[in-house]
Amino acid sequence: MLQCFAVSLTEQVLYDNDSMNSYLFIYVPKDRSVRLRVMPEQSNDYRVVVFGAGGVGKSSLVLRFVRGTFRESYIPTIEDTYRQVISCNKQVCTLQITDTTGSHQFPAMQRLSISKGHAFILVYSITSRQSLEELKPIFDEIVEIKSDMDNIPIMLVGNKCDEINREVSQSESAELAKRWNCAFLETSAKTNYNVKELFQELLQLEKRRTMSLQLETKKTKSQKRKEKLKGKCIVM
Ligand SMILES: Nc1nc2c(ncn2[C@@H]2O[C@H](COP(=O)(O)OP(=O)(O)O)[C@@H](O)[C@H]2O)c(=O)[nH]1
Ligand SMILES: [Mg+2]
Repeated sequence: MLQCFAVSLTEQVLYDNDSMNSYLFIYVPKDRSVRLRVMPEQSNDYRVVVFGAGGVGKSSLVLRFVRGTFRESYIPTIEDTYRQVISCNKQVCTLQITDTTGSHQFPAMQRLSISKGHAFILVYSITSRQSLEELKPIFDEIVEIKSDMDNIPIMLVGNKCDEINREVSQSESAELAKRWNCAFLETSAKTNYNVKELFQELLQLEKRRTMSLQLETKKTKSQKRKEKLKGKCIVM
């Protein structure tokens, strides 16, 4: 399906064909308005967008999940998309995870990411009340753009729970998650606490399809026959 977005831009935006999935590569000069065209979508892609203030650990969570790595140094992100094969309605599909910049320099990019996203991870750091506050306008924007909020999986994530200088209590965030009608988890990308669980739970919140991180595709007839034979064989 070919979709059109009319977005009024006050900043310079670069869209890269490799980012969210297939936007046209567009450079927009300041104080001009532009019509962004989006290429046809792959129907079996499942797009998850990770939002949150700079430094809360968005990239660390994504890299921990996708690559199993963690780095102590902070390298600001513009926008990266990672792909992972998962199971969706017992078929193979691609989980696309978009790790966003976290700054508010690119509001048009943020709106487009929300329009294209199927599910959202909203990350704050438990060591920063400010980072939780910064999620509120993002959540409001998701509500504004998505008409079917009941069907949109959202996880509120308190990262850096390995840290001792906590500013946000678990109960406060759980209360907020209740108000937002979304799920809540505390994680640590550093110690790998609740990272896989975060993605697993997010996929389980998806009501429109049956999603799983494990590939459980339909077995072919010959696979079934082989398995049946295996059970009957006796090693002499
Ligand atoms: N203690 C601790 N530090 C973390 C954790 N996750 C990320 N960091 C650190 O926080 C900084 C920012 O992380 P990064 O993933 O780049 O944040 P982003 O701007 O949200 O993508 C880096 O120095 C990371 O090493 C965590 O779970 N615990
Ligand atoms: Mg980052």
